[in-house]
Amino acid sequence: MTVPEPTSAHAAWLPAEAFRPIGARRTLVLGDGLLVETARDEVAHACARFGGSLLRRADDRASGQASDRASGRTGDQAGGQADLVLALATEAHLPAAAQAVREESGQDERPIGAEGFLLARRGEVTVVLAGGPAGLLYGLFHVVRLGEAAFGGPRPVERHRPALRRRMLDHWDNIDTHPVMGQVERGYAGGSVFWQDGGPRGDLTRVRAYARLLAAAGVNAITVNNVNVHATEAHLLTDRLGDVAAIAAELRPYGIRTHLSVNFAAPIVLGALACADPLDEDVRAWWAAATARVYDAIPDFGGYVVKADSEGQPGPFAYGRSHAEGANLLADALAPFGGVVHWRAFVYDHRQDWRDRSTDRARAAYDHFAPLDGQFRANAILQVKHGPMDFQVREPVSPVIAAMPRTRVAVELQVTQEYTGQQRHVCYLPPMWREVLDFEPRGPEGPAVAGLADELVAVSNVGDDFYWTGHPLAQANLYAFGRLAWDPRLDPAALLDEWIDLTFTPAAAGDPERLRGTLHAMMDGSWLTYERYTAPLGVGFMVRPGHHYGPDVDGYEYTPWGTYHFADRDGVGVDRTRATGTGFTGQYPEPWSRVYESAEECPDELLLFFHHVPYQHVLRGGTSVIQHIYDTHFAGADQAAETRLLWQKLTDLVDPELHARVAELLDEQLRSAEEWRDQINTYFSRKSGVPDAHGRRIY
Ligand code: GCW
Repeated sequence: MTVPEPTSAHAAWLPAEAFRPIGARRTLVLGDGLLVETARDEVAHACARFGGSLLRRADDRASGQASDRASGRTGDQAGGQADLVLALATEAHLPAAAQAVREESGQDERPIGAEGFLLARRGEVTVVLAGGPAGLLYGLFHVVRLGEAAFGGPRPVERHRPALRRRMLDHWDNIDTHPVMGQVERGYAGGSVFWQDGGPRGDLTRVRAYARLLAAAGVNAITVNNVNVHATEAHLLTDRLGDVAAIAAELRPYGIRTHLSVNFAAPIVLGALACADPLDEDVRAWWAAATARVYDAIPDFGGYVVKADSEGQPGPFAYGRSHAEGANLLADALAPFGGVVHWRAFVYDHRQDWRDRSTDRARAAYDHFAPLDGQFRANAILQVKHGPMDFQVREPVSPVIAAMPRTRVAVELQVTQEYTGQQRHVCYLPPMWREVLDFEPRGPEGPAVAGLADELVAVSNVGDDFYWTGHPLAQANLYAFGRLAWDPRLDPAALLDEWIDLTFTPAAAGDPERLRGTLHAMMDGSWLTYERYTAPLGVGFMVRPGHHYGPDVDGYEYTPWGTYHFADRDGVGVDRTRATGTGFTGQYPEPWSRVYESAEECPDELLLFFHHVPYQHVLRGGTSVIQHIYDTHFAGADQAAETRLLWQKLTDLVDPELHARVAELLDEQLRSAEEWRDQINTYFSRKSGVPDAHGRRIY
């Protein structure tokens, strides 16, 4: 296999330079399996560039005579022992250093795990011992990440294995281009990486390169089409299955399994059955047969993703069946082959009457799903958006996550920046994700979300744009998502360093400290900056309806979507208390049900999510709500201006084209931030009649 490095795409966090420390050394790769071969190809490729060599057999002697080379160089450098050993822990013959690591770690009862690996350095040799081929590949990418540091002083045995077994990206990609949504729903990076001109891409090199990037970040599953399954895309399950198989073939060598979004009404749409009732025998037989054909074509197929009874998609409600019955239909079809169904919990009434104050969209997922806990099959995974509404810049954590102890749960994040600047604004999201993962639904005595979730899923931000993500700095979100899914305790700032060091290889640039420092100054706090100049205090949805970019305070106020702020001349916010509101606070266990219920105890940043308060209500931080709105909007727009200036000082340290792309986007971010600031401040100043305490310009 050739290592994919398409010239039509930016190298992102795998530039050739990142492989220099390995490529210039001697690496022994021991083991069999497709992913071990991928690791060999990677090493050989790096060696061809940097002069090192790939060794294929262990000569189990201290001198470790190299027996074979696959480097681009000829000559005599193959002699001597390997500098790096990547081996399956089960290999019969290991070189001495690796053998020593194996013996030492043998004391530890914990299994390494198929995706895990041990890392150590003994003498002059860095050793990766993997629990399986996937672990070996992940170990290789870990060494890439460490760079020269992997070959420094002694290193005690470290155990690495993913915290979450499935680390998945959903693509909201369509084969056809939708007249309003474009090809990728909520995509801000051009067309689809998978589909083009009504079919699969002819050249799938880019798909392979994408898989490589994702494997280096730890992702191991992908859904290749939109959860809103339109007419053409429905056929991926049947007559267009070959297209899916072709993509799966590109993802497989990097350990990524392929999943498909399917239409719940497929038996009607594709099978000409009269219904799609999950309890109907013909329907069940249809799914069983269709699924068997999928596995004929793609033996390691991951499973289905389903958006049912949501925003117009068909579902089990049409037949008076529950969502557990719906999910189990597909789970049963997949079970014989080891597949899983991801069943989305994003079920709510999108045809609500705005006059109706009793219906609360935030309540919907819990109301639908909490009563079903315990009814789902073991291979059905409930996929829950991290917040109760819809990926707003600030939401409380969804109460569904803690309400399903007997159900497998995947927490869904949105890497694509639908509501967080659409990849025109810098918005580094890991600090938000960490808050979600660290949240303890039952307080400090109970587990955090990271411990409750079985899986982490995110909507990808990737398209066919040269930089993959439109905004080059949005690559950091994709990278960090994979890493956090691997280890939810990783620090967002440290992840940013990893990404910077790999992507910009600052060691090679003139002034790595300045580059790093500036990018941290621009990105570390960018989520909070975005929050400041957009919708205040957890209220959400003050965006332009439809495309969701830019401010429109009342844009959704009188629509059927259930997304209201209820601002009037006296106050703003949604009363979700048990005492006087929708009762949503009651979906949380203690202590949060009590904390959120109280306007005094509720965290400031979520106040308007839970409470309707007067503009003069004093926040825990000491300022009034109205003054907070003014202050944060002025401060947020100022920070956007500052970010733009910071970037201007980096012209000498980054590639000119990348610099120009980001500079252009920062101009737009500033324009947009000022528009947000002025519209929000003007709106609330006019509504409330309260002037800004500092007399700043409001229109
Ligand atoms: O955030 C909303 C988006 C829809 C999306 C939906 C969902 C795929 O506006 O475009 O549809 O969520 O998550 O299903």
